[in-house]
Amino acid sequence: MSDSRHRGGFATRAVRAGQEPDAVTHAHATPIVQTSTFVLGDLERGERLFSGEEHGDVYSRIGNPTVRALEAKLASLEGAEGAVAFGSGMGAIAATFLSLLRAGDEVLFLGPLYGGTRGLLDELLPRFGVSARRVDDDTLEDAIGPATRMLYVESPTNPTLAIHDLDLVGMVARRHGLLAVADTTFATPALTRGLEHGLDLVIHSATKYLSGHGDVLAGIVAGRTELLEAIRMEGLRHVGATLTPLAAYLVLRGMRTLHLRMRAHCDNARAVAHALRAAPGVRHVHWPGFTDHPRHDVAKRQMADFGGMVAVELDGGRAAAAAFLGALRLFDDAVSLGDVASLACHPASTTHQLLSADVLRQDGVHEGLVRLSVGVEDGDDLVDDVLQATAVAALVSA
Ligand code: 3LM
Repeated sequence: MSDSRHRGGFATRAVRAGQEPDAVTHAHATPIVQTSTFVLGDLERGERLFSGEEHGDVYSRIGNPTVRALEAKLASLEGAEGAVAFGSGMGAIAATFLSLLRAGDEVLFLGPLYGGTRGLLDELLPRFGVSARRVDDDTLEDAIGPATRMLYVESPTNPTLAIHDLDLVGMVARRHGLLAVADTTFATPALTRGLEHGLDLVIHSATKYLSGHGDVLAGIVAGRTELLEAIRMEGLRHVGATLTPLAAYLVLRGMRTLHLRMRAHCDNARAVAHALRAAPGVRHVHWPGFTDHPRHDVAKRQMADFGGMVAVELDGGRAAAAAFLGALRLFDDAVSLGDVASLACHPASTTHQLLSADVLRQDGVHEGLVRLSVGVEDGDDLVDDVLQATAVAALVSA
């Protein structure tokens, strides 16, 4: 790859990194190399490729040129040595845990976490001798024990947009020789680059903002080569949550406009958050851009802007949430996020349904909470829509 495509500002790399005209066909767009296997040539070369003595593709579960282009682009945007792509965000998260942890290890996580990740840590990994414990930012360092191997965090968190101090997590991990891993799906590298804050690995559900158009499932891990090699050769090769070439192409195409989309998502979320805060029947609006958000100062330091997600807690609990969701016209009632089209969901009954009542209470996932993934439609239209929906919801709680 020519150097010029690795250099330059974020927008230049979003458009260019990882994408070269094809050497064989001269195609300008990155080819979708839709093949399961690659011809090895002869027995000797096959053996060298399989032993790693020679680099080259052998089988698309482990590596594929289209997938590699996506990995190169994300690595460039995160300022990482490399990246490994997966068939979903959960595939990336599970592969990271399975590759880097072993029986007896403990993960300390700064809650809250996405329901799927929490399920993996609370229920699946303990069956294989890996334990997980939730800790607070303030007491993180004191909580470290002899078995602690990894610190894990999301920022901003799903769904209530809590912010964790990534510099602190990176510093504590370094001081104790631990791995520091963050899921920065809600921020994307356009807003936060975790490796610059001293983390070892960052993980994304590329299903969300990275692809940006709600038409593909994908995940990706970026960081140091040594860790990524373990993740590729164990978590990817042996578990097989592989990204397909067509899906990789869709993520790659989406990422070319990441910087433009994030700007619009952030601007619209800002307008929606302010409008909701002043609306009747609204108990609380979660958005890290408010100066009275508990970690607004940290968000300002580690985010270029405050993201496209807003969570609104309505007076009137579940009935008000149902009325609000039913009244929205531009926000589609669907889980997932980061789509150019606005989405709204009720986390307590969907994304976070499997969590215990105690965890939901601790995480502030109340029955009246609705999560908004604010899209890139006209901001005024979105504000009008949430205001008319809060008026409907307020009738329920009146
Ligand atoms: C959701 N979230 O609607 P995939 N990390 C974070 C996430 O939010 C998610 C994942 C990882 C949602 C998906 S819920 C049924 C739909 C912060 C996913 C997992 O495996 O690509 O879905 O990523 O909150």
